[in-house]
Amino acid sequence: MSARMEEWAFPTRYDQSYLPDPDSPYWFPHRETMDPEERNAAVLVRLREVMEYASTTSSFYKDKWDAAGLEPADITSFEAFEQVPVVTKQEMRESQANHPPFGDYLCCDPSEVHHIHGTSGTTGAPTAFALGRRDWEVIADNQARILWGMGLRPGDTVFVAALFSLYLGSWGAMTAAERLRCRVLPFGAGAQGMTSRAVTWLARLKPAGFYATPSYALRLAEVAEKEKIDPREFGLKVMFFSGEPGASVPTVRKAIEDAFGATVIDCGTMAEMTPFMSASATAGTPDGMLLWQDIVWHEVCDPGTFRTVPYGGEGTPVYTHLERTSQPMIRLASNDLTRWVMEDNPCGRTYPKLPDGVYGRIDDMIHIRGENVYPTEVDNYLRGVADYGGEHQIVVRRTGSMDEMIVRAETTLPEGRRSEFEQRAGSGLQSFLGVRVTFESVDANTLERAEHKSRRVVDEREHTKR
Ligand code: 8LQ
Repeated sequence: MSARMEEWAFPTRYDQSYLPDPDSPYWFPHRETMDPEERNAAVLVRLREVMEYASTTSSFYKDKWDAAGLEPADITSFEAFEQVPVVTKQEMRESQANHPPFGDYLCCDPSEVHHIHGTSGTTGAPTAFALGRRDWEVIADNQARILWGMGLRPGDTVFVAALFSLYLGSWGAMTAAERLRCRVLPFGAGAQGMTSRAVTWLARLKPAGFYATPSYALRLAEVAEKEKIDPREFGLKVMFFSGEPGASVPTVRKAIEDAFGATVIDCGTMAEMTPFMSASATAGTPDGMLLWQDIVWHEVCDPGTFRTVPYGGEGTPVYTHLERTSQPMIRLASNDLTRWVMEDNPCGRTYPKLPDGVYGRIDDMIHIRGENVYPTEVDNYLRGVADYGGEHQIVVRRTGSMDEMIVRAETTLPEGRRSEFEQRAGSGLQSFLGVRVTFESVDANTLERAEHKSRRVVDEREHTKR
């Protein structure tokens, strides 16, 4: 399509020796700053190409689109593309049960599969992610490009402090940093005593970059403080986070910035969508997340119709790979919630933006007495309250015919001053949420801290049990 779009081709193969001009804030200056209409025109052609590829290599897509009465050649406009039925996680589970192990949406030869990752399988059967050898290189290239946008450079040390097992986040961050010619420390997380060792290594190595979940960064700061080490001494410049809301929750973001003195970057879509950093902030536009539309096509849709909502509107992200050939996702429904805008970005990139990040999953929204409460709102409020102890839990239960929301928050105050805290934080939270809340306090450092993604909501109501 546009000859000037750097290395734009399908199937994609990037020049593995390429590095941008060291003074450029952009990896691909043209692709990142071009007229969005011109980019969209190229993307539309690519969507047809990806769909043609998927319908000839997988019965999953062929059958799905036959049933909907459409074929790739019909996709001559984005309106037509919005008619393409979404892919759900349930469909992928069924496909893998019927066509083990990777499902009939594996579009490449099984011998091309280079990495296998998967869901943790804590709820329901696990799903396997098969990543092709060439896809892995393309993923590395794309995410190196995004790390460059965050301000990381060749020779920087990047500390990866998230689980190294099935979780794709850590591996995706590692391969990206390697492609960027950084020095990677694949430290991991989750083993006994590991956080305290992370403090030692961070203090010794003073890396420029750090990747984890936001909850884990807060836990790390607490452990460092306990060991009388100021996390600012780590000298981190860029901390990038994915996996859960947090880096775009204002008070959480500020707590991380204040503790470490680094730039906080939010990124991440879904593991299936790796290169999952295709939604990411940049050094010049550090708030929210930009949608790098020439890597993955991101739509924000009405959760009922899966048609896009206008810019300014709220909806659920739907994702389409533009470069994957192993298990390309074409209109994957995320079940998350966000809002998108199109405005001039200070970094000069002409991508749409999620100004508040991804707020959370539709399933995790608490419906209580006709109101909707996002768990991230509780987090956002409590972290701004004086004497908050750093962790909390939300219990939703049915008492008689009424739903009740109990928030149990840690406080640093001694027993004798608890009631003042409960009164102040409890009534403040209630008016912030617009919902009646039973508020209790507990001692600091008594509630469980997350090693990975936090789970703060306990819903005891029968009808919402999954
Ligand atoms: N999720 C992931 N990133 C998020 C973010 N930045 N803000 C809010 N919610 C986010 C491997 C990457 O970390 C992506 C990942 O976590 O993939 P998973 O494990 O498949 O989980 C995906 C879900 O994590 C998303 O649907 C969001 O709910 C959340």
